[in-house]
Amino acid sequence: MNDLDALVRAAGEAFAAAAEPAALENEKARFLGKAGSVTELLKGLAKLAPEEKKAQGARINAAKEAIEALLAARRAQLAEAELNARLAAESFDVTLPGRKLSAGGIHPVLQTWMRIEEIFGSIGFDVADGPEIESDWHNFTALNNPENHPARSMQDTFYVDMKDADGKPLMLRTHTSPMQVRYARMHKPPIKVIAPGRTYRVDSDATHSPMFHQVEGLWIDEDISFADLKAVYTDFLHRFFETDDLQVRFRPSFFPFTEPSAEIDMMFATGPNKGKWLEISGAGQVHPTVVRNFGLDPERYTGFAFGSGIERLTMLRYGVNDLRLFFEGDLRFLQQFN
Ligand code: 2NL
Repeated sequence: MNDLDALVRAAGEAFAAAAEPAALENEKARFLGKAGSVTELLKGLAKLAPEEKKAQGARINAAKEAIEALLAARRAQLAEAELNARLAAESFDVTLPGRKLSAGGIHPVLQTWMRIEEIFGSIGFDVADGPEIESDWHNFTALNNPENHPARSMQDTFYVDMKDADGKPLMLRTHTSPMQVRYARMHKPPIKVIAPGRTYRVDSDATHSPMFHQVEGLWIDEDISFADLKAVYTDFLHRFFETDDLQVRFRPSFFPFTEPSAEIDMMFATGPNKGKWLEISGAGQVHPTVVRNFGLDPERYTGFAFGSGIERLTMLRYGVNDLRLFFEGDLRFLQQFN
């Protein structure tokens, strides 16, 4: 009887001393396992007389149940301690401000690019695409640039250390015209296309970036004239700047790829640029030599082309005064456009 009480107490102390579940299971085996103390006591019952066996058996079973209860209690205690330790270790402060999921936005230059595609798309212009690394023929020769034209110089053009099929060095396109040359040679008239994209020139200051964006337009058919250029480009400006309250003028100029050629100027009736003529684009009737390089007969096909700077259009639309802001990636600037 006393022995059994001592055994239960010893089990309780051993279980309490077990600091972790694995140790506790080892202690359990010492008391309740196949060779454990309680099991040994139960085996000993066989030697007793029937009367005594019954009484002693009941006492041993009571001790066994007490030990099992102690074991269950200690198991629960250790499990709870483990859970509390995990909760403490993995806790976080629910009062901290959340991390922002910031959404990206479309760069203002690309927004302009998309507006241009939408406006010209709405009057039937297709959009050309083409390589940024170009051949001398597509970038210069097809566009009637003389062999010794200054644009072809190392000072103005980025050359690539690779030669084309004619043995001439490849270059980063200096305008988006070569995309239109490629498009015109692959399609039958009417050729009605715009070519927006990146262009590259050796130039870098407050108003020039070595990479900039241009959009050119080209419309060639049997009876397309300078009058169509005036109508199409004036309508484009009205829609792009969302006002009819602006004036447009065509000032004589020169480009090797157009004849006659013009600078297109515009003047707002309101706003910070009110009353100032602003250069917005170059344009002209496509030169007969260029039409021939499209694979077309210039006696039959005529048309116009224009080339405008996308950064320039963006600056005028939003009132941005420094070109470099477009290329610095400063979110304080960029977020204003979203
Ligand atoms: C400028 C001048 C211009 C063109 C670009 C062009 C393209 C083909 C044929 C003929 Cl495929 N012309 N493009 C024509 C006139 C002017 O841009 O200084 N733009 C900012």
